[in-house]
Parts: sequence; C-alpha cells; structure tokens
Amino acid sequence: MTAMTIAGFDPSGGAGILNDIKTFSAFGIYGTAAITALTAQNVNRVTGIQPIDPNFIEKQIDAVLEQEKIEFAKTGMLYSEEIIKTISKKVREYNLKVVVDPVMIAGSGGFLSKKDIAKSLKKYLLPFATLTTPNIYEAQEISGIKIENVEDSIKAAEKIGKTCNVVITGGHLEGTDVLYDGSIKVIEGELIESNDVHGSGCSYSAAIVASLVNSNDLETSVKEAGEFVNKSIKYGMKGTLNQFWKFSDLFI
Ligand code: PXL
Repeated sequence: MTAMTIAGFDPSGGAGILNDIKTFSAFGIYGTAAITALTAQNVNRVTGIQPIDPNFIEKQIDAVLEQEKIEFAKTGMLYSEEIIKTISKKVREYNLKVVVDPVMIAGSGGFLSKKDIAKSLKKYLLPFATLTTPNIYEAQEISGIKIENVEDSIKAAEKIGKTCNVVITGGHLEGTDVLYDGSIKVIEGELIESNDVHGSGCSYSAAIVASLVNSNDLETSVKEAGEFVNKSIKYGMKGTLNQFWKFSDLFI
C-alpha cells in the first residue's frame, strides 16, 4: 500500500512533502516522494525557493517506479511550467492516478509558483488528473470565475469539471466543499477557527490519495479527507498527525 507525493520541501515540517508523508502514515500508507523544489520558510514567511532541475525530478520518479508499482500520487508545489510539463509526461508514462493540489501561494502569503501557473496546470496537467483540490483563490485563477459564495463555487466547479474532477475546498466558505465528479455535490462542513492551518491543503490532498489507495471511491475519499483535516485543525496539526498513527501502536 504505497503512494507517491511529487511536491516541494518545507523545512518547517508543516507543509509540502514532509506533511504528505506524515499524512500517508496516518492512514497506514507507505509514502514515497519526489521533490520538485526546496523552500526556506516557516509559518510566517517564505525566504527562499530553489527549484529542482526537471531532469533530476524525472530521475527521482523513475527510481521509485522502477522498484515498485504505484497507482496513486499527488502533486503539490510545482513552481514552473517546465516542471508541470515534466510531471505531465511522467503521469502519462506511468499511468499515475494523480490528485493535483494546485499550490500557488503559501499560507503566509509567500509565492510558491511563478505567475501564470494556473494556465500551465490547465493546459498540461489537469487534463490527465483524477481530481484537483483548489481552495477558492486557486479555483478563481483556474476558472476565471470570482468566488464569493457557494453558488459561485458551484459555477467554478462545473467549469473546471469540464477538464477534470474537482473539489473546491471551503475553508473560505464556512467549510462548505463543492465536489464535481460528473455531478455537483455540496459537502457541508464545520469551520474551525484556528491560526494553525499551515499545510492543511497538503494534508487534504494527501489524505484523499491515502483514502483512494485504501480502495475508497472518490466521494468517500474526499469526505474522509475533510474529516481528517478538520480533526487535525481542531486538535492541532502537529498533535493529530501523530495521534492518528503511533509507532508504539504496532506493538499493542
Ligand atoms: O500548502 C501549500 C504548500 C505546498 N507546498 C509547500 C509549501 C506550502 C505552504 O507553505 O510550503 C512546499
């Protein structure tokens, strides 16, 4: 039961591949990772970005897939059109079912992508994706529709849905997620006030992948991931990721 994350490295451990691996573990899934970019950051600011050479990203993916078959993967920070094209090629080469988290800006407001990334995602990666998981700002960039309420979110989901399945997360819409997987499903959620949400988008897309690996369908996976992230925020991201799966549990 293995999954892969293709994403950026956040040394604070809150987001990016470190978060994804912790989330996979919380679901009992073994995580593998290909790093697309190094970042220097903490919860307050991004102080540096070092994108990885696309040829070296390919090498990482090839090395992992040479060893074992992986069905499901997620992408996070991809940074540039060049990297997006490379990932698109690999997704097709290995028939990966990929959940695309269209990361654009860090929670702190720092940029994690070049501008026009939405256009590149739409053109090169979303047509091959199993699902994309934008928040309302990312969904606005992808769809060109301004989102101020759930009605707008539904319109944007229908538009993005012409390219691939989508769930627009409701962190900015009182917790209401809008899923389009052939038809619209409005998933009411509870909004938990917190300043500790750094990495919650990463956890969400990784949890969807983990739930898919655990043989759940898309709608169930989306709901399970929503509950996981809610609990993580409620009890503190750090606390919960550890609480779900403890090494010591193996020996009970
Ligand atoms: O949550 C978005 C995100 C994705 N990837 C990396 C990040 C962040 C947010 O800070 O640092 C590497």
